[in-house]
Amino acid sequence: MRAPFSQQLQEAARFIQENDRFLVISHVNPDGDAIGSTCSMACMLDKLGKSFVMVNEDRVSKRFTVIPRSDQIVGRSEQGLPEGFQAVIAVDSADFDRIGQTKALLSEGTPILNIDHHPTNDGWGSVSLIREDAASTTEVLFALCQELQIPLDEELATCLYAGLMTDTGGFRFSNTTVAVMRTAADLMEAGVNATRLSEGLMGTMTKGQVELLKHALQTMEYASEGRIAWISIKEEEIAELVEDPTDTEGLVNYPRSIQGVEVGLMFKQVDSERVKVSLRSKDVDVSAIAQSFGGGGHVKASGCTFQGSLEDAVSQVVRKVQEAL
Ligand SMILES: [Mn+2]
Repeated sequence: MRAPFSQQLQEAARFIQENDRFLVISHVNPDGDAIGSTCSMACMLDKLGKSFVMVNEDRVSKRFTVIPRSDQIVGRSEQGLPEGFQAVIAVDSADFDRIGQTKALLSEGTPILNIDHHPTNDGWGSVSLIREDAASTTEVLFALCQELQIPLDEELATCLYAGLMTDTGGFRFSNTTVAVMRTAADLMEAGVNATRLSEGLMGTMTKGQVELLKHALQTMEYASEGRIAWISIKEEEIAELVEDPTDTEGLVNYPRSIQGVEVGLMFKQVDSERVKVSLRSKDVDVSAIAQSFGGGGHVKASGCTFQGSLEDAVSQVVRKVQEAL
């Protein structure tokens, strides 16, 4: 059981007020909400006069350059990793493993504030601020800004908006609530250039991404009279076509978007023993399916890593989805 959100907000605010020299981290293969949340947190800490450093295991994709401060996120493999930080703020990371190798930076007893919106978040860390019905982690951070009485400016609002927009699929998914639209309006009022952000984050593809999409669509397969559809790609094919491994983001929406399809899947073969599976549904609870394979996520958008061959991943995961239909 989580504490009431208002109580979690007070505890999170106290955590930030009582600490300094923060390490701000998020999950591997960061998406728009992970980057947006990391950079929002940086803006917030700056306004509170706190020092911080942002680190991610993976290099930040060029796709995110429209998010202010995203160029200041230090990659794990780069020089200049922080020393002597006092406390950690982890954003958009449902479990400890999601932060990847950055966990090597943490020592026993480092206080951690865990800010997230994934229902499968187990409340890891010393203090958590989790709202499962928030559309994005930045929506949670918007509430934290109000709690800490941090005024919005264009930079902070842009970072918050980036997470809100990308995690709602451009304000299209079912998590696009009235509250989300009100928050988006507040953020626009604070100076967000919404057109520029949606063009940069959602309306642009590299040529490599288009080639990857052409290839992925040719692998489309169906089951259960077209109620399940999936695409399968191999990591080496991805590496040939795109610079950035996170450029596969959004591909899974193609099988999901087909008329009559209830669950869309993407199988990404990492090596002969591991297959990353993305699950997107219109109604079915795919987080339960992902969890049965050791993964997690949201009811309609989840993921897991399957241990085994691509063929086994397809047959076992599709069978589980069929059982859930
Ligand atoms: Mn998120």
